[in-house]
Amino acid sequence: MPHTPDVDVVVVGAGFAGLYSTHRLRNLLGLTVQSFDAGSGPGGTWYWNRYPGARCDIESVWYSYSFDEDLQREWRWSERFAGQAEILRYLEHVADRFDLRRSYRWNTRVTSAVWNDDEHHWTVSTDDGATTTARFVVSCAGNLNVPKENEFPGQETFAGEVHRTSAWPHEGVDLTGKRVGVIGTGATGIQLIPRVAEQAAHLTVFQRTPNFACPLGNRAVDDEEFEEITSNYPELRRRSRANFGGAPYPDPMPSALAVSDEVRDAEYAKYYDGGGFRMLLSAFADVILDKRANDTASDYIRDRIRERVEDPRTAELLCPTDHPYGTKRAPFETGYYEAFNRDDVDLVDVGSAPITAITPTGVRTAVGEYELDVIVLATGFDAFTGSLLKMGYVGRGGTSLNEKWEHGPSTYLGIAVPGFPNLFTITGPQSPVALYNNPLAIEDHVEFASRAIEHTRSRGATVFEATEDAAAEWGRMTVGVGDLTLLPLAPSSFYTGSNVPGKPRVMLFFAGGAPLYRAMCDQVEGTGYGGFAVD
Ligand code: N01
Repeated sequence: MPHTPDVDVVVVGAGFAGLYSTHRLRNLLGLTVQSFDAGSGPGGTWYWNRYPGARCDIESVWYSYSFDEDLQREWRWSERFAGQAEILRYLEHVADRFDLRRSYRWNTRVTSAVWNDDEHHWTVSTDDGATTTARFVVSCAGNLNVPKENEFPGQETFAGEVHRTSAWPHEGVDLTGKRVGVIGTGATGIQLIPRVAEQAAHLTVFQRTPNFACPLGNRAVDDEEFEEITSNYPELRRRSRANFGGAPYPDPMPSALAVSDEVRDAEYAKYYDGGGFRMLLSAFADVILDKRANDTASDYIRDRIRERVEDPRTAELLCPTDHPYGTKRAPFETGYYEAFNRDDVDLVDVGSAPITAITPTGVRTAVGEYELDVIVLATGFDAFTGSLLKMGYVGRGGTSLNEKWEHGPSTYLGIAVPGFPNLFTITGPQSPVALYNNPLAIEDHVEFASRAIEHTRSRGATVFEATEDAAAEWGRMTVGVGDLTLLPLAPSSFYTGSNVPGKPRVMLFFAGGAPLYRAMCDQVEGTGYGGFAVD
């Protein structure tokens, strides 16, 4: 007699994906669900990343759930781009509104999940010593939560405080009167640096590679604007789903090379000054496809950096030359470049003279020593694959996910892994997540997973599994689409794993955009789940 699992589904995580999965599977499908999160409450990435300046760079009204009309009408976003605290309050509200907290075991980390080939269920172990068996596991563990391993020898000898942006103390850090060093100038560092500069006695920014940061354009949202959007929400969400990046941004003109210099510069000025992702997604379609077109955008942004930074030497250090615009994740800023005009902020180039150690008194580079009271690590993540590999998944025949993905991820549609039946990786590697407004990307995946679970159960089957052939084809598709773009040209980027020493270098997300991806998923579902075995 086969063993009946403890629950139908285990959900891992309480961010946007985990909360929606728990709601949909438990409240709408009526399944038994046990959810886990390592935090003490909901929020996921917005629970952990509490560093000064943490803010979403997709407009709040788009970076939110669309699955419930009443929810999207009742939550009043206060700013064009919501800060971390407001997004966290929103997710706490969602957890309460749909009564989700009772499905969670908080402060509980999943340590392993092992597939039972005989019983067709997963045995999920947690760090409280318990195990839970489940027919399905929905992994909502996020893509940017396993920090890069510390590469700086001597960190433990530092006499002051070291803080990682993704594990920022909940009570905050008082930087008043302190000499602070920030290592890292990605999207996180670029948000953090101007806020730290306002507080600290002195700030030293250790920059290995400059980035093409463009203005965020944040401001308060007044009632009239909010009313206009919310009364039009269904149509705007429809337009979001038809857009490459999942927000109702204007479609780009086809080519930066097909217009006059005046038209091109006017277009860039409109989107640069207007703020946000339109600069990347709405100006010209070939910016990310054609190096000559990209040069026009890269040159434009470099010129704007030079206008904003008073010291010409510092300005040149802040101008990226190693990668084309958009081939690393585009960051957005508020006062970032102006921070370097302050007398109490220094920029140190650790690209030409790398950090060699953290010492008891500060940071040592190949050419100098910097005395500090606080060091902030904004050095990024083992993105996309890190959280899944850390979770200890073991699939068919005792093969671990780490063995399976030794040379890079193998998935079908970024949501399922051959040899790991009944596991859904919400916005997993090889899905379009990196350039797709995350709440909508998550809704697509959670709905795909829940329909697949319904389909499996309705047939009296106990296994839903991607085939090796389908995954191999999808892997070729992900790499092939990536190769059509300029994305592989960035020497160090979490898009390709090249930011983590020793990690296989391979395109880690599907760069074909949300509408194409969704059409392919619809086709798979519409043709009875081709590429999946349902037994
Ligand atoms: O991480 P990153 P991040 N010595 O990998 C540097 C999301 N996010 O946390 O470029 C010296 O981009 C590294 O240098 P280099 C968003 O998806 C979202 O900033 O590798 N420096 C780089 O400058 C984002 O893209 C929001 O040469 C070292 C930095 O550290 C993602 O999180 C806001 C180093 C790491 O940059 C990750 O961004 C913020 C070393 N040994 C973040 N190692 C939203 O608004 C690394 N660096 C939603």
